Amino acid sequence: MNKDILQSKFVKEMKDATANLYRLGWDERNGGNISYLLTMEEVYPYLDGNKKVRTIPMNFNASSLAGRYFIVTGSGKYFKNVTNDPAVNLGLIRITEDGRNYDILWGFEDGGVATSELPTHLMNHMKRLAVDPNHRVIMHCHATHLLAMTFTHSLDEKDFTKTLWEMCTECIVVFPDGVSIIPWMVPGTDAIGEETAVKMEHTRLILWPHHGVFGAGTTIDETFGLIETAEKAAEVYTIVCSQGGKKQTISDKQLQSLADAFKVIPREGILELTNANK
Ligand code: 2HA
Ligand code: ZN
Repeated sequence: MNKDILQSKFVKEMKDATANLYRLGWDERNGGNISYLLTMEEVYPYLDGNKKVRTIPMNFNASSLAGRYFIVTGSGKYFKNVTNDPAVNLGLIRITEDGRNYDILWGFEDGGVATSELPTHLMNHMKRLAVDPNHRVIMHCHATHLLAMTFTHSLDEKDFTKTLWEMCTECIVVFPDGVSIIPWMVPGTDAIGEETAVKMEHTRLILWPHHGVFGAGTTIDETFGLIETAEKAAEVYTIVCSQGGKKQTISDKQLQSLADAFKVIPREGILELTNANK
């Protein structure tokens, strides 16, 4: 007898994350998507052997993820509905051996399929796993203040990162690699996935201008926390601007001393440390 998948840690984590993202206003309507890499040991107790519900073709090659399991949000599904109906709004999928399809093993019970951003998610998983064997989560949302900042702030990655680092003392510690930014592109395409994945090699936070943000991490909590921290900094920036702008800030020297104290290495080329202020 299988255990009830609705009681699994991973379904509960997906319910909590989607509910929180909705509550914070970052995933209106069908906005946002999450994919969470699971091990065979995690999913096995909840599945009926090798039974698959449906097989869905993909138009790109994910063969380096063949046999891997993910729980993912559904295409066109609303985060606000996940808690009450996880079996319709979430799906447990496994990438087929040829990397060209995925099997649905549980969920998407109304005939649904995985998020429209699956190419970006899988390409990002491939890239993060190549640099971090503990990587597990890709999360996309329309974080309000970060999105707004892509209209009012320079889209130079280094300038953007520096502004966020300055807005809360914790930021440089939470995302020392800063944020990366791709050009505006049509979502849901392989092309935007490829562009995002290039950036994912060096940064775990990628902005899609005038759209939203992608985060990567080793757990749901950590990935959520990463996006939450950057979004908080963007909110503070918004308030600072509305109050008339900065009169003082955290200096580059102070940012470097934070990095030293917390033993992180800030992305190169952002802090200007002349011999005088080193
Ligand atoms: O799933 O957010 O980027 C809806 C989106 C697409
Ligand atoms: Zn989106």
